[in-house]
Amino acid sequence: PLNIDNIQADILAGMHKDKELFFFFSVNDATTFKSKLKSDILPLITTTRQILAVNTQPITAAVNIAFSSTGLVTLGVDSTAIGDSDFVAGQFSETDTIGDNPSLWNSAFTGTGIHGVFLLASDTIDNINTELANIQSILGSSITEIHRLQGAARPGSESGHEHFGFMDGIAQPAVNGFTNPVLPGQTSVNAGVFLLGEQDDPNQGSRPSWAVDGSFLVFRQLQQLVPEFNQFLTDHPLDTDTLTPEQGSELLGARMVGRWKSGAPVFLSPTADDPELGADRNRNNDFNYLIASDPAPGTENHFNQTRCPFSAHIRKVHPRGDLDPSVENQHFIIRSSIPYGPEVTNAEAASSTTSVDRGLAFVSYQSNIFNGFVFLQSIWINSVGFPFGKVDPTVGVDPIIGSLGGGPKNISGLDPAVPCPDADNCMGQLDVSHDVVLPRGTYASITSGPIWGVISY
Ligand code: N7H
Repeated sequence: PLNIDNIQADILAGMHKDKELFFFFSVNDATTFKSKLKSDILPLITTTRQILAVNTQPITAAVNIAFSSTGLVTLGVDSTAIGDSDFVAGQFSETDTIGDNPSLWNSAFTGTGIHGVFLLASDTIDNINTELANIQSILGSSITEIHRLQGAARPGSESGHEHFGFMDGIAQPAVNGFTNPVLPGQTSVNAGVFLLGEQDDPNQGSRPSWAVDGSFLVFRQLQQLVPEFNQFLTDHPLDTDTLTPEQGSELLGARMVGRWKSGAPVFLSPTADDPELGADRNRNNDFNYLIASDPAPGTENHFNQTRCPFSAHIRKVHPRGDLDPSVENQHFIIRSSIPYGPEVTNAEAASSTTSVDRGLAFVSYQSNIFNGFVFLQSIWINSVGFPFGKVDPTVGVDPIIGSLGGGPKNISGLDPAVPCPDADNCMGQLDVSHDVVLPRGTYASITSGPIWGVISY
């Protein structure tokens, strides 16, 4: 069994609070920092066991911590020994591979000065600020703030939905030895896909002992252009013969994501939202693109995207049954993201133009940065041919987060009335002409087990 006293809370369980602060810092005085880390910060670090039961959760705020490669070097730790080339090379090493333009990044992320990040989660921002003040008073001038991003669940009935309006946090892989019960449609993988040193970690035997049961955290500040996204949907309603323009726009949005706003998968409910299905954890994840019950039960769905476009976001990032499971299962990530920024203002909605920054504070955990985040973003999301081997060889990039460096994105299969009967007929059905999600920064860190002190003494 996994030692859940030695695994930080956010990795497997998630902190699941309405507010979460990401506090990025640099270390000025390694000696003081290490000594305070051991004596006063370590007891604050929230473990998986603590977060799982309400009565053991911290009263003020849950606290997790992660360090960058330059942070480890600053603390006198050999970061190469950890055995992840993307981690050691830093966040710029894969920007070309993932189609990013770092000149658009928030300047906080464009240096090499971020040594670590605190993740503080609670029900209220006041509690978070109290805990942050406590941490800052413990660490004093041994750290300097580089950047902070306050995440918050959206208000009222939008709680749990990201800023485009779609329910998030539905699909996660099940972790053998941890997830119980495993829900219908959930794939079980070994813990080493996420945790260093556990079974199926590609470098299982060679991680330094302090890093065992840690995970690589990929953080991305992703700005979402919500009024522009909504305008795009309004401008391209689908199926205008039978649907109202509003319904046609809603259908387009659902097919771009692969789920309706309630979370109901378009594969199971292709023509209209089904909020009951969206909310039912025993059904909302229970599907596989291989088998279509329609048009003919048991028919392979490799050649048919009337129910779900090949390019839909959730199909690009989790091609259930489109690939051999032995390949698919190597590329699971655990997501622990939270929205940031306020609701769309009336003025923004009226002008269809973003003027206030909002988006997703994206967090993924994986035991190998390339196999996880980098692979998903570059080989699946941004490859116009993926999923490979379909009747349509040019599916297009992911309409939500795919990027071709800001250039036009021809995405086929979004219109169910043009189900792509042959390859010649597929291209250029819809030009999602500008990105609706803009990366504003990225950071890779390692979260160790909470017994972090052992690395420095
Ligand atoms: Fe995605 N969205 O609102 O459109 N994502 N995502 N994501 N995402 C998912 O199933 C979204 C991003 C994954 O197992 C849902 O929990 C937005 C990145 C994965 O079926 C919705 C952004 C990466 C899954 C969104 C964004 C991923 C997933 C459905 C950026 C990886 C699980 C809810 C602003 C590189 C798929 C759910 C599965 C689901 C949205 C980013 C990956 C609604 C807005 C960068 C693996």
